[in-house]
Amino acid sequence: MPPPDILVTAALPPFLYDPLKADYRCHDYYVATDKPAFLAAQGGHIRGLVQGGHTPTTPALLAALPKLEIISVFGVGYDGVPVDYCRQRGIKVTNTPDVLTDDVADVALALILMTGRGFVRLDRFVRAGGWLERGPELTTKLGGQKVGILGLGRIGKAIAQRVEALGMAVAYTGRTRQDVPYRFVPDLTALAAESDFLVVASPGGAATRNLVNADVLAALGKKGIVVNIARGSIIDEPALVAALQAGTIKGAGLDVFADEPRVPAALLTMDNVVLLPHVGSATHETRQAMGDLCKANLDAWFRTGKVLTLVPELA
Ligand code: 8YV
Repeated sequence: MPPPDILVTAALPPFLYDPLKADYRCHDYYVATDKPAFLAAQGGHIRGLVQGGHTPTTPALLAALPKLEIISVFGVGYDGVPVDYCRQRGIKVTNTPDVLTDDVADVALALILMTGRGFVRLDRFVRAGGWLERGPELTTKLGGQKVGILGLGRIGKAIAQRVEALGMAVAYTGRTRQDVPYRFVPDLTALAAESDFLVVASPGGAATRNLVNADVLAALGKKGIVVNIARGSIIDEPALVAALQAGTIKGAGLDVFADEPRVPAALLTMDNVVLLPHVGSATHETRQAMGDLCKANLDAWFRTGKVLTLVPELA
């Protein structure tokens, strides 16, 4: 039997791509210049697809892959995948949960520390020689402040544990109340109104698009900082920029953006904003574990007809 044909729709790191190429016939769709011609030639025998967490995969692309059996996502988020369409076609969709939870939660914690205690601004202050002229600014103690988490999944819970260790108070909102020692606030605007930090940790996709809108930001108000480690699409980005420009909110710590790697120009010059280049899972250990799991799902499917981490909507 020849190895299964796999369509690769995003650039993959060598520690994933090299083992993939050893076991599968990989087709680099993402670099093809004439994509329709590429699909006409290869689409008919593709049985698997590998993509990044937020790589868009359209139903039109999938329609050109009639023999597709599985999409293995290199990432926990699969907001780029049309899951309902996949259900109808019987296409399995897998992701890489758990292995990146701690790293992503660490980034949320770091953004809380960097924005709340002004650490990035203070680093700039030292480098610019400001300390030679005056003492550093005073900031606000984190212990005792309130953290509102939008989306208390695996990553949201790991964030809650970390901020609890700082003595911060946790409340959350999401689709359902959970059996957890944190207060559930059903309404996002009400959660924002009572929070000093509003941390976005929910999945991306149509259901959460622009959930953090101008009203939510107004409720968060001058005391509040937005932290986003999830997806840029969950925050209405122009509304966020406007709220920061107008001083409606205190600041923002952002690891994700609506149109990555492009970041709204206005944010680049704001002193009360910390910007990271989507590094939630960006450690050697975690990316390796994500790569291993991404391939393990393909291997399990083609060897046993079962997958390891099917997305919950298809379970
Ligand atoms: C990665 C992510 O940057 O897991 C996710 O959903 O957004 C990140 O961990 C991405 O998936 C790499 O493709």
